Amino acid sequence: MTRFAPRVFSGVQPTGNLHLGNYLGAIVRFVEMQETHDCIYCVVDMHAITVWQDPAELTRATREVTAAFLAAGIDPVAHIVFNQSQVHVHAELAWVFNCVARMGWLNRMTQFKEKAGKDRENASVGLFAYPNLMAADILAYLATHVPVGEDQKQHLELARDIAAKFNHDFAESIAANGYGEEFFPITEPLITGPATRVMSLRDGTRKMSKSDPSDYSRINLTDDAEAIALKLRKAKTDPEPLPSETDGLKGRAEAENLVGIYAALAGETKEAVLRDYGGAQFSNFKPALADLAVAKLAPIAGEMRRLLADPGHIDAVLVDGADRASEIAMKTMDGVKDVIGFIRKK
Ligand code: AQP
Repeated sequence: MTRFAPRVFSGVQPTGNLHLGNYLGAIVRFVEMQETHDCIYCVVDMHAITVWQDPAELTRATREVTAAFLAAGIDPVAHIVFNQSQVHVHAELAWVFNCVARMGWLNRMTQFKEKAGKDRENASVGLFAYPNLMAADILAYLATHVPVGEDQKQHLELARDIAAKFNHDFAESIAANGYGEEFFPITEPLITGPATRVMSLRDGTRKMSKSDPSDYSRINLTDDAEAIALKLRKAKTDPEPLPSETDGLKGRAEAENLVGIYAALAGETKEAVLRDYGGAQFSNFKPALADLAVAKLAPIAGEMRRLLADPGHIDAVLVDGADRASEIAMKTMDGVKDVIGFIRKK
């Protein structure tokens, strides 16, 4: 009998324009999970500042991600939507995890290596310790499931290692304080569906990313129909027609990516897409994909624009969510303090 009720947590960074990868890899899943779980969705602004952010742009992007959550169908009343910096437990618990995680574990994180590049000495300490903050985000709510894109898999594994080490290191105290055998759950990553790794439209071997300097590499959630059609028309492909079976996509990264995007937007499998389009040239497939993308994304972009016209409402949603999130997180933090042996007001 576990003391952990099923609960979902996930976050998105307010670092620039949200794109189709964020939408298909994360936000669509967030919406689905509401049917079956209690969900907590966070705009992770403290993660964003691990690299320089212009203050006004950070505020704008925080509201934009919130608007995207709401426009995509996340219910902030039945579930919780908030921005991370309003709940101080994230920073507090991250400090504890800085003291649980080992340097060697963080040294293995590939995202730090990619983001710090050659200039490691000049990267912020926050960028290095980022996965510990992510573990705190998840474990502050004793979340059992985390829907994410493929790129977050390694960070999720680290969160599991941190939870397991905390449970092990403090086992006696955890039991003595009445928490049984485990204080933290060993969280399950949920990396499923046809679009767990949407690739750049310019290079099928790199993931679609907010920080790619080329805007033609991604479809932004706020792109209009013309921009979507143009970007897909210019998307890199090979000269062969589409195959009739998924085996034929092997070694054709760009073709596989576009078929995956079509499948995810249509709610179909890649096999089903190839049953319809096997043998088609890209000159036929790309316009069909553009029509589908516009049909799915235009209503979301319209609703985002409507919501963003009233920033006061968005901020109120975040404050209300933060109040409710704090209640849960502070209870966890009180338990952590008791287990560690910190004196606190009771
Ligand atoms: N290309 C992608 N395909 C599928 N899922 C993706 N995600 C990001 N890119 C893709 C998922 O979106 C969620 C939020 O991501 P994030 O903004 O918190 O961080 P990120 O992974 O660093 O996003 P970007 O766009 O790649 O930003 P930059 O360029 O700043 O690094 C996560 O669940 C992520 O897996």
